[in-house]
Amino acid sequence: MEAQDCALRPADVDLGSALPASARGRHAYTFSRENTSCGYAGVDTRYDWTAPESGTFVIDTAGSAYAVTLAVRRGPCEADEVSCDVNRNGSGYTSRAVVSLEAGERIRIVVDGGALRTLDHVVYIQRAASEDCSNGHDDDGDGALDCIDTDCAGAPACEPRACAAVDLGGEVPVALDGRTDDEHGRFPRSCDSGGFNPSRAHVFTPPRSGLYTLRAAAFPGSDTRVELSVLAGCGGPELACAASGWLPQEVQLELQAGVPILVVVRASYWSADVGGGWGSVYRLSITGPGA
Ligand SMILES: [Ca+2]
Ligand SMILES: [Ca+2]
Repeated sequence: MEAQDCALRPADVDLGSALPASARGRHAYTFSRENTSCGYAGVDTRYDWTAPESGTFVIDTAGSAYAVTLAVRRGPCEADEVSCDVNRNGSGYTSRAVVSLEAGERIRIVVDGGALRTLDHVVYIQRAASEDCSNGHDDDGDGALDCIDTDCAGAPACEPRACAAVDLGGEVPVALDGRTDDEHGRFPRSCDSGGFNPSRAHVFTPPRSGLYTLRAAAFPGSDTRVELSVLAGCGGPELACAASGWLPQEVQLELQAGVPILVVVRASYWSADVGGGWGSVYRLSITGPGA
């Protein structure tokens, strides 16, 4: 019965044959209608898209507010699935599919993602291309987005200053109170204590070579916990990562005078500090030689 029923399932959104095609939306249903081979069955949205020309196409979910399961099918049924991917939450990667299609071929895209109906997901379809380091999409479909992609190593668009919300300058000590407000998952990290991890990135230029101590703590009285990452550039490599429980996170690093670093603070839990949104207020400090 299932095989007959699924053939009649309509798309929620028909993206036509636009190229590139993009959609941003929230799940309209409160129950799971679809299963995928790589993710758990949560609430879902069905998209249809028709290839306007023959070629290889990349579909990604970059810009989604949470870890989205992306399944691609050559028809409406689970058995038609040709690709399934779920991004590693917060790693800076994106769910993606790479499919070769004939002109006029129609695919069904299922976005599946938990019960989070208050958060947006994004679907983007483009022709496979070499990686553009600053367009917010995984152009070559290798799962690594922009500066995360090793193809972008050394690119000006990936220097710390290019992605930092705050310039901490080049003097120590640094003491800053801030608020995590960036989209989740934008920066790579090797440590993670779960949650949705909205972040804020700072660029710091060490005034002298030597040992520096970087410390991030939840703002006094806050009910969240924080994580701290230090990166050499917007997509890495990572110099330090600290996400251990509820205590302030502290790392010590040998830094080189005049070579900027990216200091990323994340809030690892939902906090009332920002009115029920994702994120929290934090206190960041840096001390080093001469301070
Ligand atoms: Ca890529
Ligand atoms: Ca890109």
